Amino acid sequence: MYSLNGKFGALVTMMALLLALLYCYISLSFRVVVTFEQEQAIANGRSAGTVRKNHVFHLVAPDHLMYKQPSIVEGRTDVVTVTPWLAPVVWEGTFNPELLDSIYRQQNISIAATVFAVGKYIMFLKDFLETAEQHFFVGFRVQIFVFTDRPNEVPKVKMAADRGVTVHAVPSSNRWQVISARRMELVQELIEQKLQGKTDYIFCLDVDSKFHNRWGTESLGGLVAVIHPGYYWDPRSNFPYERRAQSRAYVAVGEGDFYYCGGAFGGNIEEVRLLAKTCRSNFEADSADGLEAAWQEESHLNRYMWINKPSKILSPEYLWQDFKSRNREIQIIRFSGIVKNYADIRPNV
Ligand code: UD2
Repeated sequence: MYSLNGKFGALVTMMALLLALLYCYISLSFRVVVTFEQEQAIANGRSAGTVRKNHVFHLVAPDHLMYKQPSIVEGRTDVVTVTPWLAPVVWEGTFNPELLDSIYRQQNISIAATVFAVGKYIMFLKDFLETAEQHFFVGFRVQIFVFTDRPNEVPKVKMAADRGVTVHAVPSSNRWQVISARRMELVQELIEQKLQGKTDYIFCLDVDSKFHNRWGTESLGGLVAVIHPGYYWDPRSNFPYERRAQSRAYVAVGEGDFYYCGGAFGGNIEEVRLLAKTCRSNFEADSADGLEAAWQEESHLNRYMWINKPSKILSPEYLWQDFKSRNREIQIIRFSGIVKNYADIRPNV
């Protein structure tokens, strides 16, 4: 009896070992190992032919969910809803919020948002946080990371269970350009030190803005860009890309798809980590050469997204500007930059 048990135990151990070996073999053979240099080269468009990421999009809807019948022949005709590389462009009327929410609720996703309120920009934080609580991924797990040099002035905002604010103290700067551009470095560090493996998606947003309507699961994707409200009727030659060929943010005349906002972008944690890391290192390399791109990190982001096409594009509903009158194709404003007097709030002109 004793020796039979012993043999059985040894057999089970052997089988477990064999299964573990098989698992390692399968998972290793599906993994693409990419070094830092390779990763940067791919992101900068200097290396072709390597498969970088392998996203799984498996959308499971609850059974018996009732919703309006979708159509492929009726819908918005006043706007373009797909890019030439077949990424959806999200406009009001192109998605069903209840359907999307019910798909993502089953996945129990968590979303992070970053917002910087350095120096006098702290004055915008209360409205930002209060309106985020009303409109940003309502009903989902959300953590907002506030980066500020004035942690004691962060307003207390009542938030639902599973939602919260985490404050990170950061140094100030006497140049607004540095405050704005350093966001990429701090976003990269936040992801690598706190979020990787714990949070699913992240959005990086300007603080001098308010939410006015839903911003939710329709915005989720791998790499998510927002079309800048100031340029989407313009020819690409008018886009304020960095035009000096010496800069790592350079986009040549005749190139570029859209002009994207620096004030709102996001996506899955891994994609945003690579974007932030690449823009940060290109910004720093430019600085070492005595260069600062025309629109700081926004220029680097635009260069990045010219090469690394966003998998989802959010229409200017997702970052309007209060001083602009609403164009007819804008049926709803979800998030909008408030009117500010730069001379009063920036540390330098
Ligand atoms: C545009 C972009 C912004 C950034 C900038 C170029 C939009 C709507 N905005 O806005 O994201 O790309 O061009 O650098 O696309 N900040 C502080 N304290 C300061 C200065 C800035 O906290 O003293 C933070 C704050 O979160 C602010 C953000 O940096 O929202 C961008 O600065 P901005 O709003 O002054 O830049 P702006 O309006 O030129």
